[in-house]
Amino acid sequence: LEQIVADKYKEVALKKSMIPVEVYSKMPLFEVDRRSLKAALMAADSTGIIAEFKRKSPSKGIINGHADVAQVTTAYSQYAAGISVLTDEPYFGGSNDDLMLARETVSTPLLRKDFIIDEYQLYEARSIGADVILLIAACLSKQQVKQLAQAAKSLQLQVLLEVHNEEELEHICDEVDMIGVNNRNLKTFEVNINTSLKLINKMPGDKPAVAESGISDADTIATLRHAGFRGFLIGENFMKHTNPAIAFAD
Ligand code: IGP
Repeated sequence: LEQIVADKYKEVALKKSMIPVEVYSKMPLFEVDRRSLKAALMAADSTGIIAEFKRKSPSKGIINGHADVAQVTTAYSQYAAGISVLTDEPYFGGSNDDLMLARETVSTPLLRKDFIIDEYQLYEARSIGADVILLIAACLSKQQVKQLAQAAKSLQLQVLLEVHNEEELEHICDEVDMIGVNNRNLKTFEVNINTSLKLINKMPGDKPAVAESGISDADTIATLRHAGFRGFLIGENFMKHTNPAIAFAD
């Protein structure tokens, strides 16, 4: 995680040197109507599934390098409450183009999955058509979470704050819409569903809880739902199939 985040600071600094934030922030926004992932998760008949488009990852290597965004997101959109698209290139093989193509293809709420450390990336998220951004408590101070979440709200972007232990719950602020528990420890890559089950009772009841990573069967979803989770973020289990669209429909 440290390496990814260090590289992300460099990436953003380079982008800012090409187009300064004062200029970038005044560029036309992609479109006005944002979709609410929070409302989609709260809907009584929601599957709660947030299906992820992920080509590769530092923990798994290549999962599906050539998957077709339009095909996969079309399939996802039939059942999913939301779709997550990785936009980090160096470590996850994603791109802003992947998210833009997803936006052109589906009207499902879209989460921009990246390592957000600067307001610049919020303008970017907005301009490529994202509805929701991820903030990872493990790589941000409490103050950074507050500032980025406030800025996101002013751009009508919803905020999913990701935590993986009790201390990180301290980072929650009013501007956060949803709280995700990552079952994968981003430092060791170890996955354990109990991470979610242990934290749910300590989380504020007014923000939908999302269990993230390592979910691969319906029983696990049932257990998590019973414990109080409303969202289930699933990537690899769909993406590992040659045709993730078919895997998802199953
Ligand atoms: C999906 P999985 O095990 O179903 O592929 O996990 C998602 O939770 C995972 O990709 C993820 C992630 C992140 C990726 C969770 N938090 C932060 C990058 C950055």
